[in-house]
Amino acid sequence: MRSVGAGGTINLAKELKVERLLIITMMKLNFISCGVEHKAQGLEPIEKQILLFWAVDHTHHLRRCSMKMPRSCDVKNYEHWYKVGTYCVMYFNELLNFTDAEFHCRNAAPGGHLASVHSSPDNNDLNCIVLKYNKKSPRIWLGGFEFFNSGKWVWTDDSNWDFQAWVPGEPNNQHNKEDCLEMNWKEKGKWNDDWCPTKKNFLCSFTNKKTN
Ligand SMILES: [Ca+2]
Ligand SMILES: [Ca+2]
Repeated sequence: MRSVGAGGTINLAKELKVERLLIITMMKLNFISCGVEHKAQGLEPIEKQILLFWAVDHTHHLRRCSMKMPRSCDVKNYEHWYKVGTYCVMYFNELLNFTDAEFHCRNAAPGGHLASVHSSPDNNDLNCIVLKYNKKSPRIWLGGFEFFNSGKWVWTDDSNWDFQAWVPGEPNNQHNKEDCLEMNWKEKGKWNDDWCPTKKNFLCSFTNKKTN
């Protein structure tokens, strides 16, 4: 610790306050685990400031995730699933290609399919579920696919294609072989078309008829 005068003490206090605020903010938002808090200690004050602003600026949707997970599904035997819009949804931590993931969902629940998305709040809820279960590897299959190179996208559960949240520049049909919909490539909560044989974790959903 360096020696400081009155002004320096104030600055140091300010620094410590910033550091503390940063750590508290990030921990509250589940952004860092307890073990890495001393990481911030080696930073210059300006770096702490930048990190703090960055944290405040970038954690809006994470805050919503950690504080507002979707409610439990209210269908018997599926209470461990989540209620998102009119669907019950579950995350599956199993690496499968798009087709196998879809059939896994069909077997997981009556009326089950890979998840479809119909609004921005629902899209956010689905992402919250993914981040809760696998923040480190959040790329997942959703149930969208391009219908026979038509440029038109459909859902495996046959619901309407009435919402989309592509990463800018997607779907780009790279190498003319990307036909299946993934979430969380490049941007959290955003969509990308990817090669269907790629193995990913996935979200399943079925229509929660009680809310219809
Ligand atoms: Ca395509
Ligand atoms: Ca793509």
